[in-house]
Amino acid sequence: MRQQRLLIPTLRDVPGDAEVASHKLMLRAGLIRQLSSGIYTYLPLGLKALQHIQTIVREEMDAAGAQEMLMPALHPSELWKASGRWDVYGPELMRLEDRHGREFALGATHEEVITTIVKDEIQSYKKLPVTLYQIQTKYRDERRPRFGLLRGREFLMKDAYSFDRSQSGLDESYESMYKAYHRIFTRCGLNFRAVEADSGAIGGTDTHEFMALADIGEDTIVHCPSCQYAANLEKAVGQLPAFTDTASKRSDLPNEPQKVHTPQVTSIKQLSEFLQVSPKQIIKSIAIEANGEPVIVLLRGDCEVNEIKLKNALNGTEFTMLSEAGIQQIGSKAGFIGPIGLQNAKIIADSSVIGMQDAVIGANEADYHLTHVQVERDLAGLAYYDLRNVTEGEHCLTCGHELSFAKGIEVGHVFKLGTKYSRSLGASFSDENGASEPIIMGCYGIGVSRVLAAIIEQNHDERGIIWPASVAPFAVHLLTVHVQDEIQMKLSTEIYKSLTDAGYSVLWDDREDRPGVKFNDADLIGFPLRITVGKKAAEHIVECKERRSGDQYELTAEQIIAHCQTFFQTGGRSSHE
Ligand code: 9G3
Repeated sequence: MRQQRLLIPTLRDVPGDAEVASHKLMLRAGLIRQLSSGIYTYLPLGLKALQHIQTIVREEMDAAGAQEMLMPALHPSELWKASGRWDVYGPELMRLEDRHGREFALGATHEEVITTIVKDEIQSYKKLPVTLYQIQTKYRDERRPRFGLLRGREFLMKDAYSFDRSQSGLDESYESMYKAYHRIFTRCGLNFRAVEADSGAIGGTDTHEFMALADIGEDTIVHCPSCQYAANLEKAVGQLPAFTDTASKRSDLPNEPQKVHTPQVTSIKQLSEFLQVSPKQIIKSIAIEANGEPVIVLLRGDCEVNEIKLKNALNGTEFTMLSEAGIQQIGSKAGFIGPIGLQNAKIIADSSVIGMQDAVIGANEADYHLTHVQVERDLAGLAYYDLRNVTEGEHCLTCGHELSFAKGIEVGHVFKLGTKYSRSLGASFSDENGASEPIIMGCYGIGVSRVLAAIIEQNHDERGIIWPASVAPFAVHLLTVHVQDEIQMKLSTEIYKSLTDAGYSVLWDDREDRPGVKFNDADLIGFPLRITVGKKAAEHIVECKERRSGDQYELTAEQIIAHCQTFFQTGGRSSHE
């Protein structure tokens, strides 16, 4: 392609609302333009990269035996009412009416649609297992679209759905998709981790998220540098270093809790300073309300409650903070809540509380706390759960190594759904004996447009994008320094032809602009290899620059094809050692 004619509107500066590197660079390099908040146009370069990602996804999904199809984005509300999700999702599910006043949803995901298709078209065990997928635009009216394509309101997703007759069949389908995801993200050049995740509202059992590591990622992942353990913070577990407070060794500990006057001392920090004890010696009491019932949640003072884990401990019940009146009702006082002496309040404790000696708790009386609490003696019979966020410094439960924390961008999510949708929508199969059984499902998503942004987030420098060769819009950027110079244009034409004939995609910068503009644009747009035809064209010598390594060297025109074969064979890495 000749750049003069291509729509690649590069920019020097970007609008203020572009905060992260990938968003800024996609605007500056002329890959996307915003139409409305969270809604983007893909300009030619952006679309080419998006298509390369889709090709990788299709090749691996097809290789895993999945079958591509394409479902509508307009979903009749009846389907979402049948699955019960029409009322579960609020304004995030975009809804509209047709000319007859019938209600529709713009597809945010396709469990309802695909399950209905399978219900209608597959009845016999002979047609199972089957995995179907599509690459299609999804609509979700995010409250706060941001970071460009990373969190949009209209985005491209590959969503696949597996249908099995048994749990073991689902395990196999899941494993097959999991491996395909590894191949996809590896081929896209992403630095990623597959992490154990919480299945959330979608339900089901096992679920893994594929996280592209990036400081601007919204998710926190916990991983062990020495073994394979990795989990979303929502789910991660760790070994809390035992806190052996010296006091607990003392033999002169009183044999019952002591009441101490702690005027206006309500926070863990204040209490720690006032009583000169470590937060690790304090038991934090959080008062919540679940299903209208007051529940007191206990954690060690240095730990934070993980709301997903707490919700799971409450069997998925939503909860809110208990009101002042509610705290009064259980015979306590905000800021001085403690587990001893409450009236009819359920108490659950995080495992960090187990075995605490000589602990401090609220006295359920304004301005008083209790010290020297022994959990085994004074709080016997507590129900223990895993309710806290793993904290820095904890150790891997599997191999004991200290755990690492990182931020990640969720680019993929795979779920074992079970029969959640097949039951509600009536998708069943008849087995060998003619008995009817619900089909067992899995679902598997990749944020294709989000992958594009994540790749740029992980592959850029201060001058611009550094495309992995596998998804670069073009492999080679051919620059002619002076397009008025016949020799340079003649050699450029020959090189362009030999490269394209050899199967390399070439963007030829044949613009009239000054060389500096062309060089800056080439670095900004960031294709893997730049070939410049300049003052040595008469000697058939060109200058090469590798975008990732920065290596620059001269080649004769005759060496170019062989050089590209080695350069792109090694995945566009520097081969000119
Ligand atoms: C909605 C809206 C937002 C949603 C969903 C439904 C997330 C919803 C979870 C999934 C699960 C899997 C198939 C591909 C892989 C992910 N946000 N989820 O179901 F109506 Cl507005 O999408 N779906």
